Parts: sequence; C-alpha cells; structure tokens
Amino acid sequence: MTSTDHNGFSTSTGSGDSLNEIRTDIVTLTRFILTEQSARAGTTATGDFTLLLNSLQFAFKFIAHNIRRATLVNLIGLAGASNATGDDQKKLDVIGDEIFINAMRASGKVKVLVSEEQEDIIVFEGDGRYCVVCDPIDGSSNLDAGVSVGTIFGVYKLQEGSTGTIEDVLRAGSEMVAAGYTMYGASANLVLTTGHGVNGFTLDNALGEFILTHPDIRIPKSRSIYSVNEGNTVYWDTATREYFESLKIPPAGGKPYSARYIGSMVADMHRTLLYGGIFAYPADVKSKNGKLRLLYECFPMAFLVEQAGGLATNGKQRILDIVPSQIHARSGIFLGSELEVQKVVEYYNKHESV
Ligand code: P6P
Repeated sequence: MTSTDHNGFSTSTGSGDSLNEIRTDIVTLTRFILTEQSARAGTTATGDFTLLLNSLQFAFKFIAHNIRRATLVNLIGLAGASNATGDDQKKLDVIGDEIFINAMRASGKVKVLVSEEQEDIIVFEGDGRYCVVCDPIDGSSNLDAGVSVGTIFGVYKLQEGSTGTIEDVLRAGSEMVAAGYTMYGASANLVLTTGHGVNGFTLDNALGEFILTHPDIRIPKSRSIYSVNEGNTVYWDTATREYFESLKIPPAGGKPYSARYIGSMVADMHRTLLYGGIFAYPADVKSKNGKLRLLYECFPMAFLVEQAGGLATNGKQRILDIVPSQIHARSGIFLGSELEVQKVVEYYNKHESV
C-alpha cells in the first residue's frame, strides 16, 4: 500500500503487520540542487554552481570516509607540523586539506581557495567563477577523544572582471552566495544554505548519497541553553560577563539556563541550530579579536543562523557586515536564537553608552 506523507513523499508500507515504512521517494542532495537550479532557470543559472556543490559533497564523503577509519589506520595524532594560524596540525587536518584542495581544483569551477591550513590564497588555473573559503577539519583537537568534528565552508562569486586575487575574498560575509558545514559524528550531517533557507542532509553510507532529512530548518526564537567556554570568564569584558551572569543567576522567579559546551564549533553550532539557545566565543583580553576565524568559521555559521531566523553579532556589529582585513582574521561571535542574541546586544549597548 502506498501513502503520501506531509512532505509529499510517497511511502510504501508492509503487509500491514510490519511497523516499518520504507520511503521509496527520497531527495538526494544532487536532486535537491538540480531542483533549486531549475527553480532559478530564469536567472543566469549555468549549472556551474550545481557542479561546484557536487564537488563539495564529494570532498565531504571522502573526508567522512577517512574520519570513520581514522582510529583503525592510526590517522589520529599529530602530523608534526603547524598550520597557517599556528595550530598543531593533526594528520587528518592535512588529509582533509589535501582532499578539499584537490576536489576544488578538479571541479574546474573554483578560481580562488582559502583554507585554514594554507598561509596564502590558492589561485587555480582555468575560468572558475567561484571563490571557496574553508576550514577542512574544524575541532580537530578533539579528534582523539571521538568528539564530532566538521568541515565549514563559504562560497563567494568571483568579482566581475577579476582574475582571482585576495580582494575576491576580503569581502563582507553578506556577499556569500552559499555556506554550510558537514559534521562527522555517528553519521555525516551536511547543513547548507544557498540564500533560500537552510536544509539538512544525512549521508547514507550504503547509497553514498546525502539524503534530505531536515528540510527548512528554523532556529527557535529563544531557548534557555548557553554554550561558551567559561574558563575564559576572567578575560571577558563587562558586557559579556554581565550577560552570562544574568543567565546563570536570573531575576527572582526566573529559571537558570542550562550550559552545554562541546568545544567543537560545528557540534555546538549544530545543537544550537536545532534546539535554539546561544553559542559564543567572545573577544576578550587574551584574544582581543576573538579566537574563531571570520572568513571560514564565523561568516558561514552567521549566514546559516540568519537564514534559519536567528542572529549573529560580535556584540557591537552584525557578523555578516564585517569586512575581513586579512584571510585569517578572527572575530568574537555570539550566534543563535533571535531573542537570546538580542539580549547580548542590549548589554553591549548599555556599556557602550556609558
Ligand atoms: P576552546 C576548535 O579548536 C575551535 O576552533 C572551535 O571548533 C571551537 O569552538 C573552539 O576552537 C574551542 O576553543 O578555547 O574553548 O577550546
């Protein structure tokens, strides 16, 4: 017997004595992208973007494969080098970076690539019309402990007439045309925006396809969860300190918030996007520009959160309005549910005005 669920998916059920419903009409990432492309057929859609996204998904599948087998083939552990921003490189950092660079080069659609693991921009031969910024394996310091890590990426269109220079990527986050992350946990979860909402896909290892499992993700307007490294409290500015104190010691009758901090941005972001609340890595006296990188960590996550109905700020400015001074520039960040982030801004406005 075939029935159609609220998403319009047809499903066939067993003989009636089986509780399992077998979905026979699944939406793969490729099908989703092609549907999106044909929906924009009236625009200048040439298929290049679709091919770029297909190359991105190949990179995620390949990285996921290596992370899954990492322990078995001893890929975990230090590679004995450090990256462009001074972090100790894990073997998987190096492999993830190489996989990503090769996939972007092979796509033929990318002109400029920025990677956390590379000091300078990479300019490819050919007439690629896109610029990709990425953190190939974010959170890799947690790898040995089996904590979920992820790949974070953002996409700009090459500027008209440009041959591919650093100016193509030193642009406000609001100029990105796509962004997302793939979290490598119990399964590989890809969360993507192309500027028309946020959709989540889960890698089916048997099919080798990312399947649409979280259509049209919307972040709750508020949620009593905060996610921050409280070990930095002594370094925070007054606005940040007062804000988090107000969550832990609420006005009479209020209920304290719950603390959740994994220490892997992709994992903390994924929970915040699905459950709501606030994730923060504030700038402080120890890291005056914050720890997280603007181009390939803050911008993609801010783009996703805003597309899902949330907000992202450094306390004083919308993250997506910031223009990076250099490709590895850092920024403080507060992101998540609209009403939670608005409270942060109120504390900053209060201290700004004094
Ligand atoms: P801390 C991981 O190293 C990372 O870059 C992000 O994924 C994460 O949010 C942050 O650093 C954690 O930093 O100082 O709390 O360990």
